[in-house]
Amino acid sequence: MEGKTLGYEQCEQAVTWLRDHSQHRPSVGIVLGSGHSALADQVIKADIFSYADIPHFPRSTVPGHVGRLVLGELGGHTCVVMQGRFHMYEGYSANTVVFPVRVMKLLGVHTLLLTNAAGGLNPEYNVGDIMLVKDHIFLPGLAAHGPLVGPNDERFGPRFPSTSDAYDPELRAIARAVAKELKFGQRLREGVYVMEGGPAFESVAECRMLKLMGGDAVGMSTVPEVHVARHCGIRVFAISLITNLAVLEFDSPQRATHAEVLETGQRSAANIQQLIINLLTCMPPP
Ligand code: 6GU
Repeated sequence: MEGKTLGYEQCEQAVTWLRDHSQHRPSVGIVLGSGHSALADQVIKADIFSYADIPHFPRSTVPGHVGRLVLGELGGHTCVVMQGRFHMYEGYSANTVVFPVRVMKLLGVHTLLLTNAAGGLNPEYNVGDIMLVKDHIFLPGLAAHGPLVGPNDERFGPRFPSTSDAYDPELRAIARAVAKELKFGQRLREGVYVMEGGPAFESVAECRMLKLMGGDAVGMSTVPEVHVARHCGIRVFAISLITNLAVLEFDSPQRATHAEVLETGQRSAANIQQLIINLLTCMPPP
């Protein structure tokens, strides 16, 4: 586990560097999950920075996660886009995983959109479905492995933030309307995202447990960022692309693979991109 704590001062140093290197002053943050990085190519007047060049930024180590921060305009908003995110399974502490979100906050971001790849637990879901996240089960967080553990910095938010209102209902309503216009039909879902630590995909018994607990999809990301965004008052919207179905039958020949996750991501990339861009176009200020 990486030990260095990234606090307010490190965020300020990253923000100073970004303001020195870009004229853009983003109000919307976007975090792109496995296989969704092409959305950043749609950003206009883009200033593109490798994570390696930004003070204190961690590095992406996962295939399918590019590792660049893109500032520019998308869907009528000035955005800061993470092309590749950090995961706890890479060995980063939860504090490190969420550092870019706190940088976004100090840059002036008021709304955060996140995408991820997830396995379907709900038996009605199909590969290629898009799930609006309405709530989560944060397994590492329930065991005090979340990003808010440790001394609280009041400049970001309160010691005991609520999370019962994490996923903005107004943005979800707009996304439903946008998906209807795009004729997504039954492919649009709304459900509960379970975050587990990874990197192994779940066993059959674990998938059964997560389904029984009320999970509709399972993945290895997103919720640490959501906790920190809500802590500092950022409005949140998240979607999961169902890239594969969780294996719920013992002795099934089915297996979850990263290759399948990326392949479905690529096949459904256009849908995800259009949903996000149209959502941005229709999105009012908070
Ligand atoms: Cl089946 N499990 C987890 N934890 N993450 C995933 C997945 C499954 N499919 C895509 N991402």
